[in-house]
Amino acid sequence: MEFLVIPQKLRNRCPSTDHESIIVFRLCFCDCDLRRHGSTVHTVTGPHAGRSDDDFGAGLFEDFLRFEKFFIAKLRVGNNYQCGPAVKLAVGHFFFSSFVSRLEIIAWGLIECLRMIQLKSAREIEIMKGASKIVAEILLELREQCREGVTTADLDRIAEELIQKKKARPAFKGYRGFPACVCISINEEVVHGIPSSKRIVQTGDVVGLDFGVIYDGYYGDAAMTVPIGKIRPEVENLLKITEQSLYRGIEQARPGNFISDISAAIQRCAEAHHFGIVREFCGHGIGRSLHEDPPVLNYLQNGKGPKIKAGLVLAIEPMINLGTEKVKILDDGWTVITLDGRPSAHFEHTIAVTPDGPEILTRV
Ligand SMILES: [Co+2]
Repeated sequence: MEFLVIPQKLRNRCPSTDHESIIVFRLCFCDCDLRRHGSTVHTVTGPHAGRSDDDFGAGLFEDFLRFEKFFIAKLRVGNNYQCGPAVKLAVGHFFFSSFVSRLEIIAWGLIECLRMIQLKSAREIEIMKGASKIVAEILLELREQCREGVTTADLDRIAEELIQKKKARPAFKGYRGFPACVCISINEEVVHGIPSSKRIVQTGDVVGLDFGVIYDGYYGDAAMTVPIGKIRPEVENLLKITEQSLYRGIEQARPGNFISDISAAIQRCAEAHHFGIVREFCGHGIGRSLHEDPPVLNYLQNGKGPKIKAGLVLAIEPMINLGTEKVKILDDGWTVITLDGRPSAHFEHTIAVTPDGPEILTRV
């Protein structure tokens, strides 16, 4: 088995990246067809933990194959990095023969390639509409079913049946080892809650449903937070404002604007109500991979970010807390909860930027 390990120090040298974990690419070779089946060995921590840099699907490598020459890296895990025979990387046109210093350049180039924003053609957007429609339809059905007494495992099972019926595949199940089709996060759970037959939905809860599918090679991704019966007015307001902030962000997704315009609009909306904006997770490009460039933060950081162009497809997803913006991850390794235990809300749409502005794909 071959691995390409991108070491920590490399990331510090790469101007456009801010990874904080070690990424392992496991490569397999089949007739010049290079695919990645790897996973990350460390979870990303810090301000970009939501980046999920480790889920570049086979699609990206297929794109690579459009270039005439690809690279081959034959490497072992551990400290003895060894570079395979001859290597030519499509971007940068480096030519390598072997050994450690070269590996770093390869890895660097690889990161650059993977982080390119991939604008979609009209044909690709049509396919993504199909994927997104399936997501939207299933989410609506889940919202219907999401009522007192149902377990989160029940909801997941319903989703799985519907996915099969629609001839799609779940996007989250198996993703970095996530065990279910839907992330279900209740009350103080922000995102990535794992469905369980022990978790029963109750009146007064707010239930976050985050769901995605792969259809015809492309991803669709959306989320909503559903109130169960009567909820506290302040929580009702949290839901309303979080959804509103999503739409404020979407409005900014038009050619000529910058990604930071989306971030700023979301932030303005949420902070006008003194809510806490979760920093650790963010929206993202989407296409043949679930998480593509660019990241779409829900708050302003530094710089304007990339300019928005027609063909950009984004999943925009504010995660807003009633209280503190601070969160932590439970021992299950997935569930993110607010540090103060107060409720959180999450709304997400997959949108395509057209010459005339944003088009929401995950809306039926
Ligand atoms: Co998403």
